[in-house]
Amino acid sequence: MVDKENAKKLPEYSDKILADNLVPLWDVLGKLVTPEPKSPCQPTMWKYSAVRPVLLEAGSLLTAKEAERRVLILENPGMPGESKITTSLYAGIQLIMPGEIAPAHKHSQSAFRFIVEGEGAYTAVEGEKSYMSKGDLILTPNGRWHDHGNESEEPTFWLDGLDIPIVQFFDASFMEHHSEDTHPHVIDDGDSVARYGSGLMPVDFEPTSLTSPVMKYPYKRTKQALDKMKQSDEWDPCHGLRLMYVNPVDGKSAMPTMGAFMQLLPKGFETSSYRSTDAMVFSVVEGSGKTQIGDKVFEWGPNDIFVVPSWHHHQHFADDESVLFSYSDRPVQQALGLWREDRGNR
Ligand code: 1HN
Repeated sequence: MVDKENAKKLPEYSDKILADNLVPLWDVLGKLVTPEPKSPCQPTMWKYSAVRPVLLEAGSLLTAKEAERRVLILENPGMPGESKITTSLYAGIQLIMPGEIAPAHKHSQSAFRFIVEGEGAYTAVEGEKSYMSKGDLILTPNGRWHDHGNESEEPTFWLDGLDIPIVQFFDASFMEHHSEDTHPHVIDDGDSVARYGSGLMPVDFEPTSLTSPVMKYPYKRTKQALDKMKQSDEWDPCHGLRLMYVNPVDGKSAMPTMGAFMQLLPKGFETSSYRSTDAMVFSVVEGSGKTQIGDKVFEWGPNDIFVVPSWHHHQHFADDESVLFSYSDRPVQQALGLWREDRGNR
């Protein structure tokens, strides 16, 4: 305990030294180093039925080219104005109308597209087109030219996940626009999946990036894996059946800054309480159910998106067989030795 007389002088002392850019640690230590994660990120859900019509409205207000990317950011209400869904990650829903092109650019941020609705639009990365179907995961490694186009007759919607806040934290952002709308499309759709996504790798393969060389993880194959594995009835109490998208070069996360996962919960399954230090963004692919996060309950159906902040106890309840996509900053925390989980004791 500080002496009573001295304690009275301390606030004035703190004010005085502030002018010299000095701050007493004893005033802020408790806030800086918390006994447990304390996040401004709030548990939140976005119903697709609410997002879709307003995004379509934007479709009639400006073209993909005018907007550069026609996206509605899913902004966490706990961090207004910061364009973040969690403290470390960005999420948005992007719309591209038939015939449109979202022009080529490249940047330091890594991105993925998780396809929500539509069939036949594409993302091209350094000239390799990946055509989109619902549930596909398409990667855009950092520093690569990428453009999107929609050759189909339907509007196409997807979830964009980017590591924007991580790059922002390091002040390491660079971006360039291509001189043409599209980088020349010189590589066929499916090239990288065929080359690197079949359990084979060219001998002497030298990775040129920390990101997987496989540009598209088709839902057809993800679903096959889940459907086969569910037959063996081996359910993890916390996750049901949960798979991670991996880089076939090293078996680690497909992207260095974002971990992506797909999980299946059988009808009637209730997961046991779980929490981890990586906040997780979920996008419902199929099925319906609820997720309890702390004392909040979110009822979800196809294409709804919800976020579980760091170190928040949560439980999923599947009313029907459900498939949930999710992503988080887990590979970053693991690389730094920070990641922790608590599988509960029930
Ligand atoms: C971006 O490049 C895309 O390529 C989407 O579709 C969203 C948000 C911020 C910065 C770059 C895209 C983005 C973005």
